[in-house]
Amino acid sequence: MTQRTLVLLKPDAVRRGLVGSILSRFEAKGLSIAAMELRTIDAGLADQHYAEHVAKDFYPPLRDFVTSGPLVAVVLEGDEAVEVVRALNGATDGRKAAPGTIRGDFSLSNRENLVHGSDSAESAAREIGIWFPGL
Ligand code: RTP
Ligand code: MG
Repeated sequence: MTQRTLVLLKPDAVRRGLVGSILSRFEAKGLSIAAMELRTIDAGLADQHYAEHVAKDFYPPLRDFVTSGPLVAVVLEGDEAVEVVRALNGATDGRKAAPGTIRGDFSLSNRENLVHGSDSAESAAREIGIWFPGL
């Protein structure tokens, strides 16, 4: 079933010059870009996006990280896009993510792990509404 999912290329991806390499993987897989924008977000938008995590211990440094510089927000579209993107991203912790995944190949951190992918179709709809209202 064709789905849309919200992907973030987080500030570490922009700082490290990995935007093209990461986007290439999604495109090579066959996913298409439905929307894309470079932007720097404030704490309010971070809190909305990470609503499920705002009360957790790891959230304050995560908020500082995602607001630390420009990121690239992307809506990707394709068959089973939510699950496919999560598989390409790899496990949350870059140190444990499998080689061949984006995090497994390029990240050595549990926080600065380069990418976000919506974790369900419901999350994708909520997140796309936050980042690209009206899409
Ligand atoms: P994401 O939402 O970014 O696609 O990643 P995920 O589902 O694999 O991970 P999630 O549990 O939703 O965590 C969101 C982001 O918070 C940071 N994080 N830090 N213990 C920690 O220090 C910790 N745990 C998670 C990561 O940036 C993670 O992607
Ligand atoms: Mg998540």
